[in-house]
Amino acid sequence: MENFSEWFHDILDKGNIIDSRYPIKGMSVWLPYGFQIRRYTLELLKELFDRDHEEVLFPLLVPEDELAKEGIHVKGFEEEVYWVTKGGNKELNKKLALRPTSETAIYPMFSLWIRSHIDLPLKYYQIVNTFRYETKHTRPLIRVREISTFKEAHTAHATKEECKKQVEKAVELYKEFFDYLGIPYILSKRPEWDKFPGADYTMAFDTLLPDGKTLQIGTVHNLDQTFAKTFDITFENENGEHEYIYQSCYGLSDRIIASIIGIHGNEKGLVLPPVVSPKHVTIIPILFKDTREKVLERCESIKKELESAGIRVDIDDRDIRPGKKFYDWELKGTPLRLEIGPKDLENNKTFITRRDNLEKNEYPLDDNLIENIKEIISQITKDMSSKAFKDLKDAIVYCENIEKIPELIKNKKIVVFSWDGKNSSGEAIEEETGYDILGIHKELDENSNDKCIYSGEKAKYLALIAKTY
Ligand code: PR8
Repeated sequence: MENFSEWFHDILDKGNIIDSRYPIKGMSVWLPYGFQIRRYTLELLKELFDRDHEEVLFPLLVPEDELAKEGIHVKGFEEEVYWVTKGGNKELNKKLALRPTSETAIYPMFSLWIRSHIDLPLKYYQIVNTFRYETKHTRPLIRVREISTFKEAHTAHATKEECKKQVEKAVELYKEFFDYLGIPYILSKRPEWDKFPGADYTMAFDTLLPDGKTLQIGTVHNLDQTFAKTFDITFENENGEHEYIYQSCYGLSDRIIASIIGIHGNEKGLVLPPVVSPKHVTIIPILFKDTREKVLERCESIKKELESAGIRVDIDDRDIRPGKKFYDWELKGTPLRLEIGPKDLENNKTFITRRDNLEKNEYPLDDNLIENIKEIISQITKDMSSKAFKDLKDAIVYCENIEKIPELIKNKKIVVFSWDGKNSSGEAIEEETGYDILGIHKELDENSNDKCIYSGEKAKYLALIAKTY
């Protein structure tokens, strides 16, 4: 793909995903096909969350005094907040913020709800829209001003250890989610200057888009007791003493769908991971006048059979050439295409084509069809994921010479380097190379002889640097 940005805009339009011509910058309209992908993506995430989280829904507006309470947090967001200042013609006494994220909406309520250790742990999530007045160049689904699928989880714990464990559990949960979607990721601990405002530390997932730029697709924050102290969230422990709770929060956005589209798609169009594809199978009947009814009838019965096994099926019986139907099926990225014509009925067989690698094979139209299709679908999920992970792994290179970093990054690489962990060296490395440090990828062993790429002093970490969105 030569020009990713152009391809991406084009596919959003041709694929009926979103229309970004809405007359407010950074805000788009979800179109029917995109909406279905969105729906299945959210369903998958909900299934994972619902194992041990509960879903809630908070109001969109946050009163100014609550938003302003946590100093570091509000400082981090002050330039991104949209304000509601009027009700009709009347100035409001208290300005109301459109949530840029919901800590300051949720935590005052936590302080009312959490009383005793038996109320803990508490794990809530909500899927809402949030608003951020982004000043960097906006891009549909990637950097938006209305995040229309903000999936945010907020947890509360009695101990520091338990909270830390929750951060690890959330990381595992996100890994599982990305694996279903075949989205490859690299995990790092964000540097001090890039952590979530108010967090003790931030773990972040980045993926790589075909243009060689990394995209932060999810973050897990350990908030420790910072917000608990600000919002006075305490509980009575088993000894009857009052203690502040420990908190974590984690979030994903519309970038998930941007990654699904950007990472798997190709010149022919979308390639959707089966779990979120509106249809798993498109049946294309090959129609001739005298056999038309018979073929359509058989297609219908196959459709019913597959549907009863939970497979999502569409029959494309439009009165157009099969070639045009193939083209549309490829554009839409449905994982499988089944061709059924009069000859196939005679021979009791069908050709099945995979969208991900365009492999075409003949299968019998017998009792094994459902099992065969299920197996191909699960193979597609695995193959899409391993291909995408391979592309990411191939892009990661180790470098010992700071002067070589810009060239490597220009060649679409993510660079691993040794770092002493000091903010001053980190900032100097960013300055000198012109690129952003993603974060700490690994802690180095005590006995390692690695030297910091900038200071030449003993290195503490292997860190990542790349061109970022
Ligand atoms: C939190 N609070 O808010 P976070 N467009 C698209 N995606 C975005 C944008 C944007 N303008 N800004 C951020 N994201 C915490 C955790 C509740 C939940 C995506 O965390 O500010 C990024 O992928 O890090 C980011 O990792 C995620 O939203 C969560 O936002």
